[in-house]
Amino acid sequence: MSGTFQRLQESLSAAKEAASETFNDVTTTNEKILDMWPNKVDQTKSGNRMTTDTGVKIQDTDHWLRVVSDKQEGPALLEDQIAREKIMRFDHERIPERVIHARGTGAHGYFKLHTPIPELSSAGVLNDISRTTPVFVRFSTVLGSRGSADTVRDVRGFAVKFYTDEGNWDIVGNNIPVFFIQDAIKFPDVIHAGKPEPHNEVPQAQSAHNNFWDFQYLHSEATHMFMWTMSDRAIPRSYRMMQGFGVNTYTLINAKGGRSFVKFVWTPELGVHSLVWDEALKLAGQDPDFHRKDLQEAIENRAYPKWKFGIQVVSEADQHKFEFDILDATKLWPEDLIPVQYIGELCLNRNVDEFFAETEQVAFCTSHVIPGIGFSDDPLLQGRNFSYFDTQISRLGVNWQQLPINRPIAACPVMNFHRDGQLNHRIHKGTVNYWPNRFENTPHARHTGDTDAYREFSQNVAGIKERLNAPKFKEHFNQAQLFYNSLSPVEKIHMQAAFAFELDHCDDPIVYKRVCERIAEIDLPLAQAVAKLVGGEIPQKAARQNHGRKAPKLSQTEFAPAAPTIASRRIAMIIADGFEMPTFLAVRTALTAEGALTFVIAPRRHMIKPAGSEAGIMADHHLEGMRSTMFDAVFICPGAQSTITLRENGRAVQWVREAFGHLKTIGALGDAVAFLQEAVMLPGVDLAIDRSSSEVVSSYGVVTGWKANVGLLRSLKIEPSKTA
Ligand code: HDD
Repeated sequence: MSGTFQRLQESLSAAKEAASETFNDVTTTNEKILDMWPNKVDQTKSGNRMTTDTGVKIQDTDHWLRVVSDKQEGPALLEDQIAREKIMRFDHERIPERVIHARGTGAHGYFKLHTPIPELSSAGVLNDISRTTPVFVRFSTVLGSRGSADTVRDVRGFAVKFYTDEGNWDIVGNNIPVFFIQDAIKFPDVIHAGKPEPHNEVPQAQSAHNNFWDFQYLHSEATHMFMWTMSDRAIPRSYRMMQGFGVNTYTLINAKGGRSFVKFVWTPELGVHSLVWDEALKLAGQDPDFHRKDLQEAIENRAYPKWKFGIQVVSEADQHKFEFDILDATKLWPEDLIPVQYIGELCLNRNVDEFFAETEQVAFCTSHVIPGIGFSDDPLLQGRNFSYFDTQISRLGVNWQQLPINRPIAACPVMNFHRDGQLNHRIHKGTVNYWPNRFENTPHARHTGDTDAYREFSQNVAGIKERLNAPKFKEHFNQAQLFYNSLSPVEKIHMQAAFAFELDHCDDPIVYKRVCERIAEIDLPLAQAVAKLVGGEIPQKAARQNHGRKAPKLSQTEFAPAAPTIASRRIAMIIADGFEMPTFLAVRTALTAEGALTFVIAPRRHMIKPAGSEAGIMADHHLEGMRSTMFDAVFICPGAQSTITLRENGRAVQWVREAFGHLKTIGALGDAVAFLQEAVMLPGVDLAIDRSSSEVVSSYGVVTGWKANVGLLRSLKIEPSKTA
């Protein structure tokens, strides 16, 4: 008895210790992290002892128990329960990967409200500005398997789980505000068409194939969405630099029971940025984990990514006032018609401790809402509400909500009569497991008087039961055109190249010909340019008139950060033996002071000696190992001898040339300018520098000067969007 009591005391003090545990050097008050603490296993406190799953200490885990004679191996014995347990556990390590969005990464953080909305919703998380609500966010790609590359052209998932004091609330969104289909019953079709083809399981994580585009043509409702997936939004620079959208129409319900329609938006503080396609393709091979590492690296370096949380609200009275149906997920709500009100902030500030237990086992459901938030009759959302709950059972088992990452925080303990099933971890005390029962002190589901219980909106429903959608769902092209018209000229060129790439990978002429015809319904010159490259008839006339309208905030160039920053950007500093140490140090100090992450790249990963000194700088990587694709900007350090070495190094030349081709900011000083000039072969641009001046010149994103000065460093700031 006293031993048990002592153990209880120990676990209590461990929990208290957890409360002051430092995570990323920040003392955590995150209630979700504290909630999960008792489940954490600190391997450093194992006392160097390994045990079986039943807690028995193991003496040898490297040799299977066997019969041995002096010189000869003998048969292995099945009686070795230590070996059997180890192998058996390994055999069962895998669970089914998510049927879509299998590839992803996640992080913990918090949500903070700054503008309460009591007139719209009674949800505590949307009213109490003193709260800091813990969140877990998982970003993902849609089509690829769990081991596929991060930088493929695809929609990105943006799923947020709020652990509120009233229970868990999930916004399971994407980085694109619309969807391919209007009705959830089409979901298996659109996903089958996009996933690898059934006969050969090719291609992996790509929409560039016959079946995907066949489906897109045959479903004109998908046109708006495929315009987005062919835009730069589908190749983000980072998860930290993309918007998130709840996509579906939800409802907000206030304390009086009044209802409004709502869409949720996340807008990143760092602005919206993309890779260029060639860079994305190369990164997929050179660093398939590029996005996952980027997020982890930023959090480790305390460059915590932040998003503004916005709502777009339509009153009940205005539901039918728009030319589109506000319940149609293939339509967005243009901001000039329905402005976004930003009311809070999301911040990610803690990496997971174990990927599987947290990121892989986290389970989101659109049906997870809390009092004050409800659904709408959006037919896609209604189907999603069924699908997510269902899929978690096959992925994680019926008790998936008990898993540490999925259970609600202590402020809202789970109390009900759901029981049993595989891997139930809860031990209920009491003699009854049904409701109603003869006891007063068991969980009650009261029907009246509860103001904090979940209450559905009392909706008046009338109609005829039919397999049909409302009339406005039939219009499919207006917003596809609105989106295209709203893009910048550079974004339009990128889209043209994206279509040309994708359709070139379709070898069935009927597929690429039809898609070109479809594009002609949106924009004739775009269709002509694509058809000229991919083959088939070149459309001669627009299938329908362009309405010429544009909407704000559809082009990502409109999301420049309020304060441009190089914080958390990766900057390669190229040096070779004989480099100028004072310049190197001055530039590195200035970049680091602004929060950039600098990496020294040299012909070899050894000590690189500066001019006139033996004490050198250790290179972080060599030019073959890390390519320019993995950095945001490049600085080439001056030095007479180092410049000669770099000029003669083909990889160095290609490195800088490629960085220039990918529109990266490149800086060079002193004699390194000559190397840069040769490498980028910029016709007509004179990078010649005035040696008497400390000014820098900047053209085409290339910044050069004779001496290091503040102007150069400022110029190195990354532009909001690549525009060349
Ligand atoms: Fe979905 C996963 C986003 C339509 C069925 N979906 C999933 C994830 C995201 C989205 C971000 C990954 C969650 C995670 O990180 O674990 N899905 C969307 C959006 C949609 C959408 C923004 C359109 C508005 N989804 C959609 C429909 C259905 C599904 C119409 C089914 C009828 N989605 C699923 C799923 C997944 C899923 C099969 C796979 C893994 C999971 O749920 O947990 O149930």
